[in-house]
Amino acid sequence: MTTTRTFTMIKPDAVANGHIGNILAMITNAGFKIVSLKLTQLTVSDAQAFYAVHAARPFYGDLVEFMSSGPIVAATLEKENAVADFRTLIGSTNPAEAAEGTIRKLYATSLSQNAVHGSDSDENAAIESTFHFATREEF
Ligand code: IDP
Repeated sequence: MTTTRTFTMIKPDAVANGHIGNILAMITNAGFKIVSLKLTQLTVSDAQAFYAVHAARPFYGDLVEFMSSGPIVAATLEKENAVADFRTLIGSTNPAEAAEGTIRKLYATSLSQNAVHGSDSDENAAIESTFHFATREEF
């Protein structure tokens, strides 16, 4: 049995709307172990760097502005098949297309303000976790 890790953020919309507790409960109830966790806020340059892969996309400016607009919760999660299982738990990028019972279906506000981030590969999970957490913050 191989456990793997993924990285998530509870985005500013879901934090502002009071959903931290419910989202963390859904994550742990789905079998994920929290190995790093903090409430923090991205600077504009943090958000630009984190989403650099989207720099050429038309929504990049709005995404950076939104993601640096207020506090977020950053967390690294451990589970068998963590990346894929977490993407299933959060649902489609657009909450209008997200399956019933997914985090985005329940808590997202819109396509851009969609409540949570989830890494899309094991490699990016490691990069994103290191972006947010020092070694002493990883358990
Ligand atoms: P993901 O978060 O489901 O992996 P990505 O395509 O990696 O989706 O996009 C990153 C984030 O950028 C999304 O979660 C969403 O907040 C935002 N985003 C993606 N596509 C659009 C769009 O077409 N308009 C506005 N914002 C978007």
